[in-house]
Amino acid sequence: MNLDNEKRLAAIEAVKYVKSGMTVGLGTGSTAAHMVKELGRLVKNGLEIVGVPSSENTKKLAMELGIPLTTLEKTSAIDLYIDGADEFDPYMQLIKGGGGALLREKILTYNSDLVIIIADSQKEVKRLGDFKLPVETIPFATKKIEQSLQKMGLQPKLRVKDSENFVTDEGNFILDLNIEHISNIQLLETKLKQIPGVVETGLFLDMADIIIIGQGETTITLK
Ligand code: ABF
Repeated sequence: MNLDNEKRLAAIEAVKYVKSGMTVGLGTGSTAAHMVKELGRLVKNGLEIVGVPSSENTKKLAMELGIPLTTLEKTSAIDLYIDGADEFDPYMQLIKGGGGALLREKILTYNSDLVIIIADSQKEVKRLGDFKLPVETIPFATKKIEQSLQKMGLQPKLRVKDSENFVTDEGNFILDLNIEHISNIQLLETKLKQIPGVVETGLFLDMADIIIIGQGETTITLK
């Protein structure tokens, strides 16, 4: 099983939804990178789109590929948002944020007319939680939030990178939570968002319109 090829196939299938004249939200991660590269190829062949990147990494890649870009503030509507995910369940609920871009990703997802998630076959789970849930927190409050989440039995771990605290594009920290024992993820999302200093969670609930899964040499589309 070649997971990178599955990512590529899913990305190419998703790009078929992109039409000239569209404003397209560009996701983050290795699966989304395949999508951006395919869009770059089509832009070179005359496809006229404007991209709204969900992270500095994606912005850099899109610029290198010559994709015209704009920002959320400057655009009236995002026609289509295409992005990866860390996990999805049979109800099309997602965990995202393994790449640390969940806040801007969720903002673009919320503000897009159509949301397509692209994934390799390993991202499909019966129940969310194998992947640790990322939660973005402001540095001022992170230590106290960590203590609160510890008391909730969520085993928070402050994300580090190169032995420094990982810092998001918005200058925040990320706590990764163990939610394996949680049965009501909607209630968890509500509880987490009520904690002062929690900016956003990686639970993307009822936000995906389509999920395209790479499966071997083909793709499967969930709607
Ligand atoms: C991004 O895609 C993140 O939300 C998620 O963590 C990541 C998945 O990474 P990859 O596509 O590299 O598996 O949107």
